[in-house]
Amino acid sequence: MPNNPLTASQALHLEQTYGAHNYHPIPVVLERGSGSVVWDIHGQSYLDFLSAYSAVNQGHCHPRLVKVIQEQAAKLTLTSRAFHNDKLGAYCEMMCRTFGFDRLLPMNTGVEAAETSVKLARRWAYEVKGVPENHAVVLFPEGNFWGRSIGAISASTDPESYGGFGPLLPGFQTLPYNDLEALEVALQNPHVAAFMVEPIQGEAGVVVPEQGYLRGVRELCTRYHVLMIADEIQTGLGRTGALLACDHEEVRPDVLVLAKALGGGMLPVSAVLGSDEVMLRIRPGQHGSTFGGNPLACAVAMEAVQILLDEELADKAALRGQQLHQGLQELVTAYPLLQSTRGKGLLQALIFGENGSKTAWDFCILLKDNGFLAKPTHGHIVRLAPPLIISEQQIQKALEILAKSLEQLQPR
Ligand code: IF1
Repeated sequence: MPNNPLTASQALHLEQTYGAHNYHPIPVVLERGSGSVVWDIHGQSYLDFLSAYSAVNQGHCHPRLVKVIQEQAAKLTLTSRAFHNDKLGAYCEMMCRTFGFDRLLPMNTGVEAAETSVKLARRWAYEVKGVPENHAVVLFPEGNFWGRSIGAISASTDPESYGGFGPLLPGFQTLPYNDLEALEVALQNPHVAAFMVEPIQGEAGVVVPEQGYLRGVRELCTRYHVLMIADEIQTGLGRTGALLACDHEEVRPDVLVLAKALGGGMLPVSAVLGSDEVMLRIRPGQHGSTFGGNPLACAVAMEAVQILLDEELADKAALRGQQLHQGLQELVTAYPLLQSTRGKGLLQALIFGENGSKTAWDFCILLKDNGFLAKPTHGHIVRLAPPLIISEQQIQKALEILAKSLEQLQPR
């Protein structure tokens, strides 16, 4: 490691020279974070309105999480599942009691947990529903995003995700999101094992379905004996103003997939939760992961969830989300550049006109210059998702920066 700190340009140069170019980041080099604020290498502060894509719901470097990870890291970090450890059982119990399921299968990243839920659904289809072997179909809405693996991109309808990575996996079928008729048509196929759905589609651009959609999905999956898999990797853990986004419609999925903020922004932790009927379909030696269920991840995840509960972060997200949404609506009214705003809780977005990709990027550059970090998704949509611990004053400041940046972009 260099003994003198890097300059921003040196850091960027090294990344450009020695790193793969699989991202196009906003040009800022971050060095420190606390709560809703991050600082760059020059000491400039920014309101973080991306939260690492909803993985930092508890805020950057939450003191309770720093304490837990330091203590556990000095004690025992990884045993593999070849042996038991003293944290996994307690973690599974806490999660099952908190979210109302029988069992938990621990993984690391979101895509691993989502893949695990597909494997469980296929195994359930063959052993419980009686679907002929190798004929199970899993349904996904158009616009779905559950990661970058071959499995995940095989379900994708976005050429940026799947293009040039074929051949893709069979047994996946897509249908329009927020369309219960289309779902019921697809469910006529007796080989359908499951329907995996995000309660709000994050990567697709914070697409919020009509009120009642999730309840309709629940009822159809029950009627046609199909597993409802809720991908709450981005919407879960308080983000939309409820512990789970499914809670807004009092819907309980058959399988719940969690990740991102489950690790408190400290390290990758993901989980699949379900009933005994589903979760016991995988027997010893049939699935796993080197780091899945490691004591460090379990200790951090228990504290990450406990913080959400103790600090009532779902309720705070609902309150601050109303404040943010109200302010965003006023901006849409004031600035013709903006087409609309949408979202729930602290998962919101500003939508520029369809051909507004360059504008959205330029807007995010101006935001950065004004001390605010966000990034466009799908070109013309700017996702706004601060840590759930953000204060009323910080939301007010954020709205002032958004207005100032819009004024700089195109004066009224
Ligand atoms: C990237 C997106 C967000 C997710 C949902 C599963 C996963 C994700 C609903 C997989 C991950 C991340 C991946 C990251 C950027 C980010 C993202 F724009 F790509 F889609 F948040 F919207 N289900 N989303 O959102 O979890 O394996 O990454 O832990 O790949 O660029 P993971």
